[in-house]
Amino acid sequence: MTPNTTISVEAEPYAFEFQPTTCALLIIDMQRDFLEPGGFGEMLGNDVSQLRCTIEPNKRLLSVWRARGWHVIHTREGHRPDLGCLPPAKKIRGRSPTSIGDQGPMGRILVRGEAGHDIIPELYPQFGEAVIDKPGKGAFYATDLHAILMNRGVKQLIVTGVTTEVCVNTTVREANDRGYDCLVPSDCVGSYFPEFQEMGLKMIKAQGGIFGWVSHSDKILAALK
Ligand code: C5J
Repeated sequence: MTPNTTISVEAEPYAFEFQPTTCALLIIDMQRDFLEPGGFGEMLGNDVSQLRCTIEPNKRLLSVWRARGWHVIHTREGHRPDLGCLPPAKKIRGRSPTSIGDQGPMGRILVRGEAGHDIIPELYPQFGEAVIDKPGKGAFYATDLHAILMNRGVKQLIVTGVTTEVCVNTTVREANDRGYDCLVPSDCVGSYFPEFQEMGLKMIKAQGGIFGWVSHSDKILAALK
């Protein structure tokens, strides 16, 4: 397989075709506070096992991307330690007694540099893989992701991570509006809520792929054999 080979992945609503040199694996917010028992996500009453089942399929995809030297980008949702990039509306949303910026089970909640904000060890970024720190749900808002992708000639994205209906969906929609094609492998994205997982994926591939394509990591790996 040469870098310019076109790879065709079985997907919905139809096959997703990409060239390795212009397609990045974009892994959204696989952070300890969302995925680990004892983190912020669990503190809010969520069942983290709904997200943890995405770790193994992400690991498999990531190891193939790394082995082939293709583009890998990670994101983390979080804020500056001085909270200067935390909108007051986001801070008070939910009326929780403990909110973003406060001391949580793994350090200050969603604050850059804190243990809970970091990426889980299973998918920890390697040297050369960009890590985008984003203050919003979408990975393009208030970040240099678009510039990084343009500078590297990336036009297509395989988007994985958590959560399906929040940061994954928001990022796919932002990417779509900026002219990127997005493929979402269903087993590599997760939601605390099974019904949102199902609908979050349906919304992406509906109406002829209004926001992108949906497939499964097995189908991507099969296409790469
Ligand atoms: C949330 C995210 N759910 N990464 N963040 O607040 O989806």
